[in-house]
Amino acid sequence: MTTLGKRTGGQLIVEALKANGVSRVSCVPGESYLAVLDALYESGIETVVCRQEGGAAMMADTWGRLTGEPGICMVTRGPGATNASAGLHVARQDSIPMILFIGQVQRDAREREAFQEVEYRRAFTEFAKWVGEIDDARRIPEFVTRAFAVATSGRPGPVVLTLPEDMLVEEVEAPEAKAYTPVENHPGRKQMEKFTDLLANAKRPMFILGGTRWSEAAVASFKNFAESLKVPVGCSFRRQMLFDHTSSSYAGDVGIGINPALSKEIKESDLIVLVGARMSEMPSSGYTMLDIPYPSQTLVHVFPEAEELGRIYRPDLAICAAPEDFVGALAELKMDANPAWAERTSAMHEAYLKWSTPPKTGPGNVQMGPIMDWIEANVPEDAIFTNGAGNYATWVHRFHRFRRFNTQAAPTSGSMGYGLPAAVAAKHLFPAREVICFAGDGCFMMHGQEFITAVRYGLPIITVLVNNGTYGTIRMHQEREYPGRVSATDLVNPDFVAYAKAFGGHGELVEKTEDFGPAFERARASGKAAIIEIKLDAEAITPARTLTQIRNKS
Ligand SMILES: Cc1ncc(C[n+]2csc(CCOP(=O)(O)OP(=O)(O)O)c2C)c(N)n1
Repeated sequence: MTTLGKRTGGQLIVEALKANGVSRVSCVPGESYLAVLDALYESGIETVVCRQEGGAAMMADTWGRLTGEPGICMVTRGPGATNASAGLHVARQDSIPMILFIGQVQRDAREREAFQEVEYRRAFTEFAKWVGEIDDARRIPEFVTRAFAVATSGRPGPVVLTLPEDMLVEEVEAPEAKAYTPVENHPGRKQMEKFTDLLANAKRPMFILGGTRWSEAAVASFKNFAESLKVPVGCSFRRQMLFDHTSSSYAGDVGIGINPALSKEIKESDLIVLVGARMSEMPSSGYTMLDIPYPSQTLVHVFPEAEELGRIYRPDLAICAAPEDFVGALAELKMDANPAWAERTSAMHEAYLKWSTPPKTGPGNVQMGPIMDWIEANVPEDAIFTNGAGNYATWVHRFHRFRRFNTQAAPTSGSMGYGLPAAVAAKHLFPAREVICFAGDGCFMMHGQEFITAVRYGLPIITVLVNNGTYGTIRMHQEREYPGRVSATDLVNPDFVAYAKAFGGHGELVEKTEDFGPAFERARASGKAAIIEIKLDAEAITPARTLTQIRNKS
């Protein structure tokens, strides 16, 4: 066994992180893991200090999401951990590799409900792929390297490691940590033969992409495949960046408020190929798109974890492979396009183009349609868009034409407050790229404190804050179910321009559509983290229907 000599538990944690290639962690400090904080001092690992653990965990999620390597977050016990659970849940539902380290009470105080004590193996099992507690500092390299392997293998997800305070100050000799070994999973030859056969015999095939374990090369290679065979491709909810929307094969977003023409085509397909997607509640329009458990279409399901294959939908062909490994095998496929596919695919792309053309009008003085047109014309195609949850997000999802891999960070769990910490994390990773956070007035205030983190680290993100004075999504459902009875959905807001300035950022107010472009240019030129507050009439609740129309069912 090679050891580095006597080390504290805190030092061993940091050495194991370095051995696994970590260069950055997010955290909110706590007295429960001072020994790790001390080991981070002069370690060369950048420590991003956040203002609330939910935001810190969401930043780690974004790093995991945009790199494929686990994002690392450190928080204190009890209240720190429960705050961080918001980000843990996002990573779980989105299959994102992430490791959350939580300080824990000292070993001899456990199970007494000591100060801020939680037994995380009981509390977080449903939130994480694995929850481990490191009892013996000698086993730190084993636990940490395993955490990397678990977080990234099969269906990726978050891992929680808890660190008893007294274990972290113990001085021990432990094995030198080594980097984890990534686990690939490729489709078999027979499976690819069957796949070829099913595709060759399909008259109305449809590909739906989703999930994680994609790469820039895999996305490019899949685009070549789809365009050369002229098959239609949709992207699952909040996974639009997996396929170039300007490609002649792009059929649209399989998400909330799906284009009815696309939904019809999916239902009438004779072959569905899900690549990395789970086709869960949102993309399946509330589990109505494919029959459960036996879809009427022939189903090929490609997913990196065996347990998911056949869990909801019985596939005719189950391929246990990561999307990038499956796409690698597709590149070897020798087959010709069926001429019947081309016409349908091009009609589907035409329908998508029409569906994704923003409306020019709407209630109030500000029109989101022309604002989206401005963004499309003026924002580079590698710009990264982030958002949380709210009706405002529809404008991005439906009208922004995603072109490239890694230009989107958005939670399929519909977690409000995700967009701002995600933008901070994305800008950290890609300082040269424009990062635009879309938020509602409700969504922004859930993690609005992380605006100071953007300012502190000199990260000039641009937040487009769509302020309609209401928790709009819920108001919309409320008007539909309980017309005219507005309960708990209206909001009183701060002056967001003053908020931006008070935090040391740049603020702009948009009260007329034509103010948006110049405001965006000034925000860009400021070189600071910026908030552009758009005052949107609450009536403009969806691109197609007003609140009044929803209330009156007209
Ligand atoms: C953390 C969290 N809390 C509550 C909800 C329920 N929820 C979904 S959308 C929404 C309102 C969002 O309001 P806002 O950000 O102002 O956007 P708008 O819908 O008005 O455009 C709420 C409360 C949620 N998805 N996530």
